[in-house]
Amino acid sequence: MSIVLYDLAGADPDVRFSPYCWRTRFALAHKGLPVETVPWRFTDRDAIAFSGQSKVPVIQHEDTVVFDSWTIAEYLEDQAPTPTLFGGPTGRAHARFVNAWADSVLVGGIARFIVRDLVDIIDPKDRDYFRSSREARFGKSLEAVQDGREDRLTAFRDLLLPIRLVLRRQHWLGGAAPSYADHIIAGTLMWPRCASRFELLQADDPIAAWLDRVLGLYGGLGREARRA
Ligand SMILES: N[C@@H](CCC(=O)N[C@@H](CS)C(=O)NCC(=O)O)C(=O)O
Repeated sequence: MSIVLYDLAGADPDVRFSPYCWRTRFALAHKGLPVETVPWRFTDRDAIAFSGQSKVPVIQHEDTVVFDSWTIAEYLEDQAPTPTLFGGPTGRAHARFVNAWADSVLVGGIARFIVRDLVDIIDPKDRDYFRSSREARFGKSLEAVQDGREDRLTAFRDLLLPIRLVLRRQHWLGGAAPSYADHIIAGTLMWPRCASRFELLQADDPIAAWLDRVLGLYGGLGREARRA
């Protein structure tokens, strides 16, 4: 199973910082599937036009093209059932909740801490598009979005309490072994880790210890990832 992944890159092609592409990277590694990653920039729309949409991750596997990290996870699970990402239909349904929570709460929360930092690490050719599209989304300048972030840290950390409560009882979000739920949350946290120097987690946070465990999985895939 030879797979090509279009993976969001910064000005430095080795800086890969998409929260969604990281979910896919971890899922592929979990399955032990080799992948060739293609660095992709926001304005490289033509390069993924074959997928019929304009966002990454996109994977190409033989004649099949799949986009959207959740759809890709389901595709991988169906194509290569073991080792499992979801642990069956009930686990898949629960992981869907984790995915929705991460997309709606976590991604939006993190963006407010690092969106201005991203301008400095993305490819210069992407900067105008990135700034104008994100400023339109937030309805203010990226500087204004990020402003006062230190004062908002405690509220953000409080938001992560459900993760802490789960990890108090088990080693992984997946239970006794890592599952796609771990990849969703850890993949999302790879975004600030790779793209910004701003520390969202306190060193003694159990989530930091868990993230460190995830970073060590798959031969240290996450730990060795280039940071901007
Ligand atoms: N729901 C999608 C979201 C994918 C997404 O938003 N990707 C971003 C990169 S992190 C993107 O390609 N954005 C392109 C753009 O903003 O033009 C998934 O889970 O894969």
